Amino acid sequence: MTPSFDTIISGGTVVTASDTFKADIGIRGGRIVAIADTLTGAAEVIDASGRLVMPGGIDSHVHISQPSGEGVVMADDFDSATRSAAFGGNTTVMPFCFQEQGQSLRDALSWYHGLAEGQCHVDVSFHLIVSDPTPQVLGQELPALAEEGYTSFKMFMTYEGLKLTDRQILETMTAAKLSGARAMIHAENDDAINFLRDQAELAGDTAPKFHALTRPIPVEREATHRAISLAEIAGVPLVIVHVSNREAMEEIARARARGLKIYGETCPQYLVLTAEDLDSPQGAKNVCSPPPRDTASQAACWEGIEQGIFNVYSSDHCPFRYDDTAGKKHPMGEKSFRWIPNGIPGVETRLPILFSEGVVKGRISPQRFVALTATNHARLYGLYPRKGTIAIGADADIVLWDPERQITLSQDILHHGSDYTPYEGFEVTGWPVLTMVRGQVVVRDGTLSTSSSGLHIPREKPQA
Ligand code: DUC
Ligand code: ZN
Ligand code: ZN
Repeated sequence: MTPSFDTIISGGTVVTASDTFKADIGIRGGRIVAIADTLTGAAEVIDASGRLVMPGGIDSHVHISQPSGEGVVMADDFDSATRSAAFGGNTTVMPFCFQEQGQSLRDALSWYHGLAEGQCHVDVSFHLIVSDPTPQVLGQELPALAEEGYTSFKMFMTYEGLKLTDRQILETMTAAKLSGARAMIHAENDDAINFLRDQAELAGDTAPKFHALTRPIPVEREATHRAISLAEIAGVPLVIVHVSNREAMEEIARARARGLKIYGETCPQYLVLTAEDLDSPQGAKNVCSPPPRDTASQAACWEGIEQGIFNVYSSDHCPFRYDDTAGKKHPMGEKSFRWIPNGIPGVETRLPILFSEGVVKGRISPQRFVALTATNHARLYGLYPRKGTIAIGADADIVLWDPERQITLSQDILHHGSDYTPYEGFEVTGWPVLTMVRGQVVVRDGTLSTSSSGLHIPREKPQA
């Protein structure tokens, strides 16, 4: 007799963004087709007793193979980044497709697709980065690409070659509104950073710790306020990515209280690192933007996680090698922190850090963990209900989680292309033991399947 299912996940505790319950899950053709007390009749039965069975992580903020300045090379390609993602319990990642000046979005996309094709171990879905918002890009390309499933893009308020003027931001936000795409923004005041950086360099303050000191909280707070005001003027919802502190959070909360659709994202580095982590001989390892702050800001971000200021928790995985002149030891970085590539690896450690510090320490429920790591990403970016939940008809994107396994985070056990982790020695409780993408086991007990085949997933236009 033909079995009813390709796979049954049996005897686990299923966690969704709303419920926790004991059930078996039946999978056929890559989708969840049954959820019941007991199921039988499968080619393979996976024993999930003692495990949490959750939607695989969706990391909606990762950078892979992104050009990052002269002589700088990102540490991950699509093979290594998605391998690392899979080991970390993720089933979908959303990397950025960066538009160079003068480049069309389509050309940028075809370059990234060329790099990703056949290399991915989990599913991927690209955001765009709009750096050159010409009338052709805003009037023709963005609307056409939104119809084809590229339904989100990021704008930058800082960085040469990426930053947009306020006028350009308004025009780009208007294009988001007309095309139904989701707008995201990196909110830091570029002039203020340049002013403080020039002053620091004049004073000879060039060590990595001055990266954090020249991007203080008001730099982020002011830009967050301005970005929200521009979104209000354009009449468009907006995601404020990588929020690091209370003052930026308060801008989001105030805007929401006025009825604006403003969403917030935070990341592991703002929960467990501080600016002091940049104040050491190897401080370059932790240079990222916005920078990690202090313990008061960590506590504020935890409040934001608990109280719903943050809709999503992403890694902002942006990996460079440390011991490498194409990475954190870029020769110019010796002269000034200005030249140290901005970004840290984190796609593989994102889920364990939040589970351990959040769920195990009693700050959030397992359901909220699922919402923050999977479901809300799917909702925000047009992947729901195909992804981000455990429900009949959804893709069988599932992580089996051992809630008791104790692990010391260390470079030795990770699978990214970087040669370090910012979380070396950090102890976590809770670990992914099996990752399944569309019904196919990609990682089981620390071993990667040889036949993983991640796909690019076009997305729906997101609902507000
Ligand atoms: N912004 C990001 O989103 N990632 C890395 C660096 C940055 O500034
Ligand atoms: Zn950014
Ligand atoms: Zn980023």
